[in-house]
Amino acid sequence: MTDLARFQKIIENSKKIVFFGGAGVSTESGIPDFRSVDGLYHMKYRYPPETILSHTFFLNHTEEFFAFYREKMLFPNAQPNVCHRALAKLEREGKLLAIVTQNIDGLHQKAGSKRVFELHGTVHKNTCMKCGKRYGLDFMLGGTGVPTCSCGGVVKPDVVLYEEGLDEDTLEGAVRAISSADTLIIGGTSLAVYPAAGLVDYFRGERLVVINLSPTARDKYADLVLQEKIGEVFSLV
Ligand code: CNA
Repeated sequence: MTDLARFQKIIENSKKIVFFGGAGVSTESGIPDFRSVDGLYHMKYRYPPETILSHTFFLNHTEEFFAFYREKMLFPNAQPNVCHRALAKLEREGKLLAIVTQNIDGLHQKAGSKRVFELHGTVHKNTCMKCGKRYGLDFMLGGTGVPTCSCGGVVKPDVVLYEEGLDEDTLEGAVRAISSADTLIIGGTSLAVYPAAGLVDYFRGERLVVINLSPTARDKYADLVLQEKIGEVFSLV
């Protein structure tokens, strides 16, 4: 049996799938992951993305943070790809419990998925740091410079920056989903960012699948490792 046939068999035999994903899920929608980002961005920005997207940098270089954020993190025209759509379909069929994602692009919801735990928040919500007023993505896209609320406060994206903690409820929901899954599919993530990557340790189910173009630290524990484009794998679902 080929690995792709084994993947299909696993999906067929699973009743409680959880998908744990990262930036590689959205590269086929035209959103670059950090690996490609790094080389590219070094040319224009003085710091790597992990530095610019940190809480300290946000506080100390707010204008530069927003220049980078608007140019490199917002992809309002990106559309869900085969992987996003297949996961939404599995949820509708009652086979998928939840998606736990490190992505902030909202493409799973755009594809129709309902139960999505966004560990690192979302670009679709923004909040005034002073009065708490909420703003959508359009507000961020519309302006330049530091986005400012009608009250004068800085409007910060609801995105978890490096050095910031993860939302408790989101974490709890993600842990509960992963620990009750019969199959965990890890896809499109380098599993290099903690604490998010550590959540896969809560998996107690029967089948672990890793789908990633490059090797990950979990490959050796997996029942099936597919080093292929995730969209191509999910086109079989
Ligand atoms: P990462 O560290 O950039 O790793 C992505 C992984 O995906 C790499 O190992 C690639 O080999 C793999 N990959 C890329 N394309 C494909 C593909 N088509 N099929 C299969 N595998 C592929 O990204 P992580 O998510 O692991 O890192 C965590 C950071 C990146 C999170 O905090 C994210 O918020 C952040 N990020 C998010 C987005 C987004 O929301 N779309 C984009 C860029 C970065």
